[in-house]
Amino acid sequence: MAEAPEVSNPGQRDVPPDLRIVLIGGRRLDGRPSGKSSAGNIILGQSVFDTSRRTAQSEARQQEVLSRHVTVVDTPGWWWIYTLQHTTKLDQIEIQKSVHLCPPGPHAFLLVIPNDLYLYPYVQPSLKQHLDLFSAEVFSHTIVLFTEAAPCSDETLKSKFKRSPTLRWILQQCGNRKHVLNISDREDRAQVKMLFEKIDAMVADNRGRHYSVDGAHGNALREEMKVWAEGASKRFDQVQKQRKELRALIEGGKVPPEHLRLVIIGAHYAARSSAGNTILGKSAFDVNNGDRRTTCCKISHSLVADRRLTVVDSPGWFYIHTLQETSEMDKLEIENSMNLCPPGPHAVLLGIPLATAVNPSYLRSVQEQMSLFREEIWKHTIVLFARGDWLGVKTVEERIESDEVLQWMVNKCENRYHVLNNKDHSDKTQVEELLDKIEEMWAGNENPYYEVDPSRAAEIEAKKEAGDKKAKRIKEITGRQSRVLKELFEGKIH
Ligand SMILES: Nc1nc2c(ncn2[C@@H]2O[C@H](COP(=O)(O)OP(=O)(O)OP(=O)(O)O)[C@@H](O)[C@H]2O)c(=O)[nH]1
Ligand SMILES: [Mg+2]
Repeated sequence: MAEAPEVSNPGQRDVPPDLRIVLIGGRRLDGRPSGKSSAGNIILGQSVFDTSRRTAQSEARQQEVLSRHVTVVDTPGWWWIYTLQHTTKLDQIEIQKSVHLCPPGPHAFLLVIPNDLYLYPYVQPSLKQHLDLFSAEVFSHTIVLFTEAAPCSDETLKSKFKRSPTLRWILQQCGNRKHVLNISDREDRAQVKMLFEKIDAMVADNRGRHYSVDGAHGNALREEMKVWAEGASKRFDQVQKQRKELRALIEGGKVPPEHLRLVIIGAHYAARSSAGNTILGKSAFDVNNGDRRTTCCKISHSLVADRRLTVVDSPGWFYIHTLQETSEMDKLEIENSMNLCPPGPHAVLLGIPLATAVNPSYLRSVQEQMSLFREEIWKHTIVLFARGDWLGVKTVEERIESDEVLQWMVNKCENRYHVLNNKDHSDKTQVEELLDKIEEMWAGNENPYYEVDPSRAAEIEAKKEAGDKKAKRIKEITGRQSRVLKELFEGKIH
């Protein structure tokens, strides 16, 4: 329901006495922040938003700024280049919640775009879908806020607009309203004053109206989050109880093996190699920073927290591919991963992303790839959530409760899951706790490890060898062909 225009300050310009702002925007895949929280701190003139970790929930902060009572709401960012279906439900709800944190509704949305970000064409549908989380009037209340760490000239900005049709589209949607904010200069209050003037002008254009919020919708969001929070706390308690019982078995004399064998599997880009490195405490596996996808299994060893560890890294499957769509070579490698640590792994770590939504196709893919092994594999499997830094103030249990696919996987593993932050090399307890969980799983299992079938291992080895020979032969033939062609072009053959 639209609210009536607010009363203006008598004797002053026709501006609302309060100013309510919501910061929105995307995230880059490389994890660099887009500057929403920093922009909030600059606007409010205080470090009120935590910039040391990812903003995982919408938060409102208030200050007196330039003689006005200003509320700024910071929100979690979505992935600039991914469509809405890749944004977790937890993030979607938090983004929607933002407008309810500054009643009766924000005067302005600031769409934060880092100055050095190139906006690819697929940002356009992504932005459109994410702004559809709000009502249709959102664009008429939005100003594009370019954040910069160092002042950039008008010319640079102009050439940026020229080069990017996506940016031109965004500006067009926002009535060409834009502002540049230097987020490294808190002393520069003139830039904030100018921003307020632009917001006031937009509010005047909107005939004094702010973005209207639907209270019933706000209540429904709060209710949904309450259900998740209750489920999360219940699951957390269950896990603690379960772990205590298993620990008691170990303390009662069931001595865990001093050498643990682990295999990491999962979809492509699920942070398997990084997790392997974190667990081993060294750079054993190549991390994919754009060009280093794991294509063959690799094995490495280390001594960690008084345990000898063997870890196998494996190639990932494409995240929504069925078994039929997965290449024979990848399938053989994935299946073979278990054979590389005979007689079999004590633990299989199934890498699952925390930072993107997992849909039913993702689940079907996991189920199909896991069917390369015997059903018993699930008894030895722990769901390994990487990118723990993504969680921010949220708990992994909240993430699980907000996602039915994750619930299925975690339940299938009898509530065994663990979170790793592979960017934090200082936190040794995260690996120690994982090893504890592996020992507890071992203690509760009838079979100490997932036993591999040596005859199947020999069969795979033979197939791989035959494949390698064939590949070598093809390489020789194509090598010879290109040599002949080269010589022909160089006129050496007549
Ligand atoms: N922020 C953050 N990034 C991570 C984390 N773990 C891995 N990454 C990044 O995620 C990307 C992929 O990581 P990898 O470990 O190579 O993933 P992978 O599953 O082995 O990838 P493929 O072998 O290509 O399938 C890299 O850019 C890592 O730096 C984490 O805990 N936090
Ligand atoms: Mg890898």
